[in-house]
Amino acid sequence: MNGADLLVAALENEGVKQIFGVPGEENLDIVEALRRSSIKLVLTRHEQAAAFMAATQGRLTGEPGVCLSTLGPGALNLTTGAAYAQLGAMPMVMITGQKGILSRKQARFQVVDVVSTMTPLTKMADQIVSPATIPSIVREAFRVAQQERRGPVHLELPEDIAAEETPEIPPVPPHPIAQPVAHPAALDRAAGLILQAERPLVMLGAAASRPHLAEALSDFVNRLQIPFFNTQMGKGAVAGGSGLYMGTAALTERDYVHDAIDRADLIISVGHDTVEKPPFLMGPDGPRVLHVGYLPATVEEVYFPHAELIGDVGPTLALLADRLEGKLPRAGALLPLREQILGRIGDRAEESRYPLTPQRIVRDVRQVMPEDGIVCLDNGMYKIWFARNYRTRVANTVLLDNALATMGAGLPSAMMAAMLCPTRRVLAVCGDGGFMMNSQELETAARLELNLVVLIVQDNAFGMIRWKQATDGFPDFGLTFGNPDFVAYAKAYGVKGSRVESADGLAPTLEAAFAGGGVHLVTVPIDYSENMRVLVDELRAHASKSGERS
Ligand SMILES: Cc1ncc(C[n+]2csc(CCOP(=O)(O)OP(=O)(O)O)c2C)c(N)n1
Ligand SMILES: [Mg+2]
Repeated sequence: MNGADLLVAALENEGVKQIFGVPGEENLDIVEALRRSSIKLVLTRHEQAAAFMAATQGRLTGEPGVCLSTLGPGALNLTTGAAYAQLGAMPMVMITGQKGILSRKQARFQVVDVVSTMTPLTKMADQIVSPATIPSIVREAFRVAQQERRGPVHLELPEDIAAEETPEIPPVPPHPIAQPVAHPAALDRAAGLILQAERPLVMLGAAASRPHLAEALSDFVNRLQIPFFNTQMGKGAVAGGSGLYMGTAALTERDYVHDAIDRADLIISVGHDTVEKPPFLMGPDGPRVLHVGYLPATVEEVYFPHAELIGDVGPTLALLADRLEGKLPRAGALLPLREQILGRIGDRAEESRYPLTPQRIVRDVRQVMPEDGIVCLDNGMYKIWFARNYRTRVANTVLLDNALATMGAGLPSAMMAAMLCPTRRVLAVCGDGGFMMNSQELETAARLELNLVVLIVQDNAFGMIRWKQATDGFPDFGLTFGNPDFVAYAKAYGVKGSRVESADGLAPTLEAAFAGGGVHLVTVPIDYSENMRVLVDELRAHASKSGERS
């Protein structure tokens, strides 16, 4: 038995079923140990995709996903994924190789200080210096990754430690993580605040999307009948159909949902994580904010709650509801605004313009996706439209990244969702910019025989930045590009490809792609003139009208 065998035994002990990555020669002992283990090695075509997939596994299951790379260049390719998991609070374990540390037979070839590089991007980064420490260090890594606030950890296994003969050492048994609930005195104080509120509103933030929380959050909202909105990453946290959904804060201010936010006198902010682009701005005159979370709120210029309720969110909210159920006659004070907010957002969803409007694309995707279908977004302008307009009824059915907001994660995150949920429809939505950042993973998706549809919204530009450039008054410059023929590109990977050629063509093309099974690429041209018309002109006019009224 050697160090690599001990590492793999420790991973099996954690229940790891698969590892994503690209091995290098420094990992060969690990690869050999994996070959003889119950763990599957899933090769990706870039380490970044491996990290995005592992992080998404952690996000969707609560159990850390694991990825593997070699030293230097491979490890550096994991860094964007590390930051994605760190900002997005996704549990993940990254294992990288290194040259031997007991002798330097290749001098400094390929050696960079990976542990130092990973330190600011992770919750823990450590080099393994002897086989004897492997069982405990692996257990600690998984504990740290999984414990709130969740995130990535990094272990470096140098090749000589991996190869070192060692007696068998039993793994450390995992123990369940016991999360405390809020103190009764804090619960009483919070209940007092809510009882006093004239116009309360619940906000569901990123941590509300933890996989085990859906039921507890739905119970809380339904028991108290307080209307709610969500941040982008809190989307879908409450199972829908409650009639209490007021919208998603895809923009920071001035959107229709802010009509309700601005009128609220108390916001019960559940699981908000300030890594997200602010869903609203706190100021001296705004509503009071009660922060409910696993951890205290970080104080920011734009977020400084007046009161806190810290502890395991589900049981804490149940205790809060016990104190308040049936005692809130003003719970629904803001509900009359709901119809107008949602009505305005649905505007132009039926337009038959070609190229398609973003609203139409969102509507047609919603039509084709069953309630439990999962939409995974890359980063681009369409993300704002999906966050704003796409209605969810099941938790974690829109996976988007409003934390690192990196391009390139859409396809790998959808691949992971498809692996975890093989019977559900999974759709990746990518811009033509973001798709091309990890498009090589089409080969991985085809090799894994996933059922997955990838929708590319095509504007031949880095559309979001081009829009920002225009709204800031700069001339149109430097943000357009050419594209490959995406249908031919798909074919080259042995996957199917279709082009949407009319406004009415999107829904049937997607439907046929899902019905056909396998990996299918669909490309649709998008008309981004709506960005300026709605998100700037219309909302500005609305804000000045609201200003006049108040
Ligand atoms: C890795 C990375 N590089 C750059 C950016 C900055 N950025 C945000 S959106 C965007 C444009 C995205 O273009 P595309 O994927 O085509 O989507 P579109 O906005 O055109 O729909 C860019 C460059 C980023 N978020 N991530
Ligand atoms: Mg684009």
